[in-house]
Amino acid sequence: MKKKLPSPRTAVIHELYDPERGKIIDVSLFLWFSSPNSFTGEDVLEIHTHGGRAVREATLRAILSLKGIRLAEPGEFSARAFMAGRIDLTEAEGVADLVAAETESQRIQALRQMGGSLKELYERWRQKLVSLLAKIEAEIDFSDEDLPTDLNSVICSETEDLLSEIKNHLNDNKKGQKLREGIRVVLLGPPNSGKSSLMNILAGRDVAIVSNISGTTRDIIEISLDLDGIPANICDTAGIHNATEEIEKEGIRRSHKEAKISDIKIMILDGEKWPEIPSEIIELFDDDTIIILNKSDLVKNVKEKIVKKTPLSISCLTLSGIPEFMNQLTEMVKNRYELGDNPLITRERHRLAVSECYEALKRSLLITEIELKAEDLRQASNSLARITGRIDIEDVLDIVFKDFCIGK
Ligand SMILES: Nc1nc2c(ncn2[C@@H]2O[C@H](COP(=O)(O)OP(=O)(O)OP(=O)(O)O)[C@@H](O)[C@H]2O)c(=O)[nH]1
Ligand SMILES: [Mg+2]
Repeated sequence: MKKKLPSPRTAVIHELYDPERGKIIDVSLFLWFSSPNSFTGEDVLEIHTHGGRAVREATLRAILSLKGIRLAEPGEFSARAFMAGRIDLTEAEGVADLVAAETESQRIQALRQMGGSLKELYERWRQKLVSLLAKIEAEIDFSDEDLPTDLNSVICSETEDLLSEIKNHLNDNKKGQKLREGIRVVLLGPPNSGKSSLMNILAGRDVAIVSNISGTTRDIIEISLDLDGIPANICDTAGIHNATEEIEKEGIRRSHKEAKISDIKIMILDGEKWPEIPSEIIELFDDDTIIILNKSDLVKNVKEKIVKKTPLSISCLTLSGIPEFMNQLTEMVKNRYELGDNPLITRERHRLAVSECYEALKRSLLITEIELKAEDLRQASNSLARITGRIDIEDVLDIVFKDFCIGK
């Protein structure tokens, strides 16, 4: 680049030159953000090139040939913005989630977190604790004694209010974390019932082998689906029965494991075998299992109930009943996982710290002795400060920034 820097925050188009060869690489868009008015607070020059790989590589080669320049580490921009005090850790996590968001609910959740929804909640709680501690501090002259009864009851009542708010926040069915990671939906059933056939229909391509040989699928096969904005990971599994062959047995063990960790089970039964349902299959049914009777092209529509539910008749061959099945699955997922207005926990890191805060507050309620009560409240406040990155920064930096993509 041979020209001087453009004025800050003004998009300028001009040629991008290779400084070594003096040859033009691209005609690009340049944006200059001068310190402190940038995401990281430092001087930043953004170069928007045309999109092809050759342009990108020639640009990078030219830039990296300059002295003192290197590629950014994963998460480095956000880490620098955090170090400069421009964002807290939850906002940095929101940036990473927004970059990775693949469905509408993931995008909205990430955008809210990036905008400070979790930071504001945890800071509000922390401020409350700081003001309780200040009230105790005022009594510190009587350090070996109990808190005056009046003050103790004020502090207890405020602590109880906070505890109930935190309890609601923790009792979230892990919704925020599941929205971020994708909810797990497992296709289960006896061999040959059509699990892999349904999987291929959901995927819109041949991801799983379909055959009339019983016990075809052994490994878990997984695809991602967007169910009206909610991300779902759908797993095809080995047909469950009393197998003798070692590899098939291992496949079935994996089916059971997947059934345990999944959020929603879809039980696919073979219409031709109806109403014979093996006991090892019935054992897996629960309230939220969707029961499907496949191969309706071969059997009459079955109205009879299984474990108090009318099965949904489908045919993977003619696709009859597939739209109804998709509606039922999407409705179930939306009922359980649709975003509300409250900020949600999106990572195990938050959950652990909020739980620690909750436990410390509960302990504090049982204590009247001034120093000990203050210590519990301080621990509760520190747990919250760890989430936003106010304290113990070194311990959490690696955890927070390791999953970022390069640069962001
Ligand atoms: N007529 C008919 N045949 C079907 C239907 N769905 C699946 N099949 C056939 O049933 C057989 C088994 O289908 P798969 O999808 O491999 O069954 P699976 O449940 O994955 O079987 P395993 O992997 O062995 O547990 C294949 O020959 C399919 O073509 C259907 O709706 N109608
Ligand atoms: Mg299969």
